[in-house]
Amino acid sequence: MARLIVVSNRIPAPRQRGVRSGGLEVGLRDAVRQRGGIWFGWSGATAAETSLSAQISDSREAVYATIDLSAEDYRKYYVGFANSTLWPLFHYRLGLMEFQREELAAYMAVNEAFARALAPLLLPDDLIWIHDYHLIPCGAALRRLGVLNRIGFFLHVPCPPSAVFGALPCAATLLRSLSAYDVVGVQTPVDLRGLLDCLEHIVGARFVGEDLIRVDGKLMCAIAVPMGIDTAGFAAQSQRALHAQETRRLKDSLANRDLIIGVERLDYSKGLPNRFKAYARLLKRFPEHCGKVTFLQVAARSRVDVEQYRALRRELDRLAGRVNGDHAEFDWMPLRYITRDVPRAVLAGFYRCARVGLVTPLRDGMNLVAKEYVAAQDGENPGVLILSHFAGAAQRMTGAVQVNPLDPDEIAEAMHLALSMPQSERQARWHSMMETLRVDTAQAWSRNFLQALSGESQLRDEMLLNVAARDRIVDEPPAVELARMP
Ligand code: GDG
Repeated sequence: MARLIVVSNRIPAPRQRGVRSGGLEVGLRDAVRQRGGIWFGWSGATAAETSLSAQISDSREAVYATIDLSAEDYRKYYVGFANSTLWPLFHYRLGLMEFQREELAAYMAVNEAFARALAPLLLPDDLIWIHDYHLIPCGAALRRLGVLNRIGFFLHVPCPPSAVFGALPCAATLLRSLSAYDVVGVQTPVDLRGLLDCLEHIVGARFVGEDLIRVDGKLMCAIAVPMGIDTAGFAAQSQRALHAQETRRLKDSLANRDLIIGVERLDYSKGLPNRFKAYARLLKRFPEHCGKVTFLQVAARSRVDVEQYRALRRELDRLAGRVNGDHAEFDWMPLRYITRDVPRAVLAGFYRCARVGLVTPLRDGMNLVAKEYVAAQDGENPGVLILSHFAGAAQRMTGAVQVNPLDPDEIAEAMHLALSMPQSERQARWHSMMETLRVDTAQAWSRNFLQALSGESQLRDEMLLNVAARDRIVDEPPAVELARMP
């Protein structure tokens, strides 16, 4: 079996491996372990210069290869182009998008540095799987270094259509660089439509088969594969966590009140201000819940170097103070708001105690919290998931109470419905979602993507051969327009 080389901006930090492991780590770590290979990425550290070669560390889980970034590259590539330009763009937030040519140049240069440090570690039949918006041009950089391996790319965030993506000044450059990949994966059919629309209308790509696209004379395959969690593993973890000290402390502190829980990185895509406003509406419009419910929001600080994230923190601090100031009693605090990271095992127990899981992003590629919340429930007496229409997860989790996250009143009504929902309806909704979650696991996600990438999908192989034979595709490196950039 070919080795698997995973490339992602960040690799799990040694002390966090297995402790804060989300779906990405679960799906990929299992795949790397089964096939053997390397997980390559930024160490998370800054140094005087961006590394020219990787540092290798071997653990029981996998071989990790990392590079450091210079402080300037960190600022321009990571804080700048990746998180101040691409993140808002991919989340349809053009008003928040900033663009600076020197940050784009740093982004391209760091992608080149990733490729240069990775190339010497590769064997000829390795499968290379590159992840997310930080590393879109990394495949093209590898091709320029003569790498002929099969290379796949997965976009974890949403993919907007050309009318939005086209606002990016270098949209065509980035889209063209995708032609270096054999397979490009996105989370949902809606994202796939967005991607195909961008390729067709911004770079004039042509479709030569159901999911085969020709970009600049090169063929690539685009597929939608939903990211998932280790459903059975997380269900078992949450059951074990019921007896953990933290879960017992939480339950005692609730004094039989119903718990509503929200968990996410503190990010403006997650719709937190509207959620706090919605909770205030619930308490105002449905006062029967006052004193009978507690909302626990875990919002782990994230990207604190980006100003928009600091502004969001200030806004949430203010709103949280307001909700409690307006509604608290001397013996009841309606909202508990934590901006520290909570260990995964503890979260598993908290989800299980919660009568309502509140997941209301304004836009989200998939959203694994929605899946974790459902997997953590007791099937006999499950809680209710309230889920934004605009999370990728909503497309298949139809048992959730779905809401428009822009309307705090609609979220408040959904909370009221969830808190009053009879057990039989909760069970029916939970069963329908668990059926999906048992299929859409993290393991199935990596297996399905790697099947497409390794050409194990016979149908796709035949199509590729036919089209290649007909068109006599010349395998030349993609034209990346970096030279024309400042
Ligand atoms: C991106 C896309 C896509 C959160 N707070 C804590 C904590 N978490 C864990 C959750 C979950 C993970 O982080 C978050 O995953 P999401 O999918 O919800 O969101 P993003 O981080 O934005 O991920 C997203 C995903 O990539 C995968 O493709 O679904 O759309 O934006 O596992 O539990 N974990 C711990 N403490 C916390 O405080 N331990």
